[in-house]
Amino acid sequence: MIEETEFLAPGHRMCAGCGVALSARIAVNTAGKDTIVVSPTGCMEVTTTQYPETAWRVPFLHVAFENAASAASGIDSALKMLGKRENKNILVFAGDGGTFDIGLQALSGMFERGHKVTFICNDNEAYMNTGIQRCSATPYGAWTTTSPPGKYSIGESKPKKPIARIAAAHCIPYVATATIAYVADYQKKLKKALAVDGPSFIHVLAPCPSGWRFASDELIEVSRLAVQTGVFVLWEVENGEMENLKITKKIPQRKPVEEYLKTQGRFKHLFKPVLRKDVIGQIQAEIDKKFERFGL
Ligand SMILES: Cc1ncc(C[n+]2csc(CCOP(=O)(O)OP(=O)(O)O)c2C)c(N)n1
Ligand SMILES: [Mg+2]
Repeated sequence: MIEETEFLAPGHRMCAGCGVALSARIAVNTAGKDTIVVSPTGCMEVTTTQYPETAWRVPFLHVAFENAASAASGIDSALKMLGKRENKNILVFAGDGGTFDIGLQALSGMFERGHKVTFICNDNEAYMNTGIQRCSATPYGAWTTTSPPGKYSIGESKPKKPIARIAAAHCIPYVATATIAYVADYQKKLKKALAVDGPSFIHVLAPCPSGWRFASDELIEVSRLAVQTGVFVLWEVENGEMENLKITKKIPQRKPVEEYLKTQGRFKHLFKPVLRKDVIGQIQAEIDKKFERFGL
């Protein structure tokens, strides 16, 4: 189902079992050779473009942490002016820090101006490149180096920002969520995103073995459990109509969230030395509430 050519060449320096690497590989191989990749600073950029080498077999533009959407907008405009816009994909691969936090203003502007760019947020739920610092994508209760659990802390104290719903509120032509355990679903969404005449946004949950503290061969299982427990819901919104939000993967038998939390060392303080039923219960209650809101 994907092209045989690898547009993200092997030999890059991403960790074994990196969700961001797999997400980028699926996306760029699905988009094909006529693709321009734009990436703000983050794990992806430092591991694939160490001068004088590059792992990219398509054009790759590295920009500052905050302005990937602005740079991608510029590419869209420039290609239009040159009469070369047709049959080219502009793909942004940005981390959660570069999307939820520091890149949000540029992203909102790109949506508002209507640029034909597909913005993929590879969400590993922290600033991983600089040493696992918390950000607005970090889930409630998670350990990071700047949300350490202890006597007065259960880890991250704030809920995760609903970035895909924020994108959808801009009424752009296509918004979806995806994750690497459901490849066909991700590819289908990417193809839809690339086909629309305007901005599109895909929020990809991309687990990080180093920062989430799980073994590298557990990547797919962790990603799948996020969906099966309802931590991460797979949906899409077409034509800017939030009321037509469609769940693309229904979970008739939702697993308890504990099963997901247990797979990751970043939540181990919720199980030992004492079982924090109160915190786990709160996380479960938030998921139940979300499913009620989705009418599931
Ligand atoms: C303006 C600015 N502030 C801070 C930094 C330092 N910095 C570089 S990458 C990064 C974190 C990137 O996190 P994210 O976007 O989530 O990508 P990840 O590395 O997790 O894939 C930070 C804080 C920077 N390069 N520029
Ligand atoms: Mg990150």
